[in-house]
Amino acid sequence: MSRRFAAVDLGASSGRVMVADLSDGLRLTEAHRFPNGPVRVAGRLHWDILGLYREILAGLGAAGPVSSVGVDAWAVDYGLLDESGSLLGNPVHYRDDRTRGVPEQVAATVGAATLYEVSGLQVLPFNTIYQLLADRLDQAATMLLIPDLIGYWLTGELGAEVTNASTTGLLDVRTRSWAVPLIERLGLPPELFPPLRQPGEALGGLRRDVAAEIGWSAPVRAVASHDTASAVAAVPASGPAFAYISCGTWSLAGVELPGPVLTPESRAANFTNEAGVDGTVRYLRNVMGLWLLQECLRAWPGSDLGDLLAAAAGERPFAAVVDPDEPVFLPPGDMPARIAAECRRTGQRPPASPAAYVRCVLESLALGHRLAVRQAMELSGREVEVVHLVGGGSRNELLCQFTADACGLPVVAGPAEATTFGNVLVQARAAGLVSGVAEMRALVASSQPLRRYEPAGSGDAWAEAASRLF
Ligand code: LFR
Repeated sequence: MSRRFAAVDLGASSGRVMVADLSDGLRLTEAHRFPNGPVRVAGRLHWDILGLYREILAGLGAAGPVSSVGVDAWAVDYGLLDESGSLLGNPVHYRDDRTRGVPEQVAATVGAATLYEVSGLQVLPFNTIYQLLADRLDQAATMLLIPDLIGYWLTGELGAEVTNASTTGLLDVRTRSWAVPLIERLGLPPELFPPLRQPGEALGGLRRDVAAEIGWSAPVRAVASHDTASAVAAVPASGPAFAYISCGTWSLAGVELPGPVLTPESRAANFTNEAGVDGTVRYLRNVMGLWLLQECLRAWPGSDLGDLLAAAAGERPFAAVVDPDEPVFLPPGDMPARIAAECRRTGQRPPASPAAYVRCVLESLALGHRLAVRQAMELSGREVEVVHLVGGGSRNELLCQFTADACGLPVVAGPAEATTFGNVLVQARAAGLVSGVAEMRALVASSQPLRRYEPAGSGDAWAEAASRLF
């Protein structure tokens, strides 16, 4: 058996097909990278799902034969199939505003406390539960989350991988099965939801036509198909006393627990209990993440991120900070203008230059990290000695140092490719090459460069800035 595994990862700005080789340590190569921008059609934001599928096939062709293939993507979004298994329309992107008002309606009919009691999920306007209620389901026979949809096209097998299913708002957090009474109460058809599968389970072999097109065949395996669940599985921690921040377009900040926290305080803090591998709970909250910076850069064509970060380091500290989780920042659009408006609304002078905006974004994000990490510790009772910051944000030295300073804890940064490592290592475990999550993490820690940031200063300035926001 070969020790090569392919990971398909659909991220916010790009999709990739990566190959990991475990014959000598853990080596990752990129077989193919392609853009994954949303497409606005008649005012609605969509996935370009067929274009992505074509690129995935091209990527698998370029990857060459592997032992197995796993697919992950961001959470909550889905495609609907009709009775014959054909896709009904283009999946809608979660940053579309079609769910406006729906969370409030659901809270009014079912009750916010009941919802949390059942699913343990934070309320985000784009959760699948709200999207489905805003959708047209009359022709729909099956709902497939995006990695499950790709898996279906590759193999012909229907199913719902559990870590991603846990982000729908329709999975029972205690039993980890579909919450049928809640589904029925909402008037959704329970048949829409296919059987659940666990990370590591084989879906089946590639369809014959797919194998013919890419030139080889292999089984497709369910991985922790929620990208954040894969990233958390690959956090290079050595014991339980850690918090993590999976930092990319979003910052997912929290702790790993053996069971859910469903207290009223946890609900009030909007903490989520999403499913991790091996029955663990990813107890975390979404912080708006590098989206704030990415959207600023989109508004400044021709700007250079390296130059901006260097200049931001010299800007005056805490000149202006915003709550990164203001809902106004969620949709795509002119981010500097929205940050400026938020500064004015809160009685601060807006940043005067791109470098000052970058400083404001990074300090605001670090304050968001501080709040989420502290609340995760308090609400769960978990002791934390170190914060592991993984994902693309681990390359941002200023953000890592700010996060260490703001949290008053050491930050270990890396790997940037945590999601891909989690994806391939779950496959390697299923193939018997790795024993369990502890060994997966040890392998990442020993094979990848990590950087440690010690907290500097007393933290008073961060505490003062936090008190301005939260
Ligand atoms: C990160 C992520 C988050 C989820 C958000 C939307 O990529 O998967 O975990 O809340 O995207 O799906």
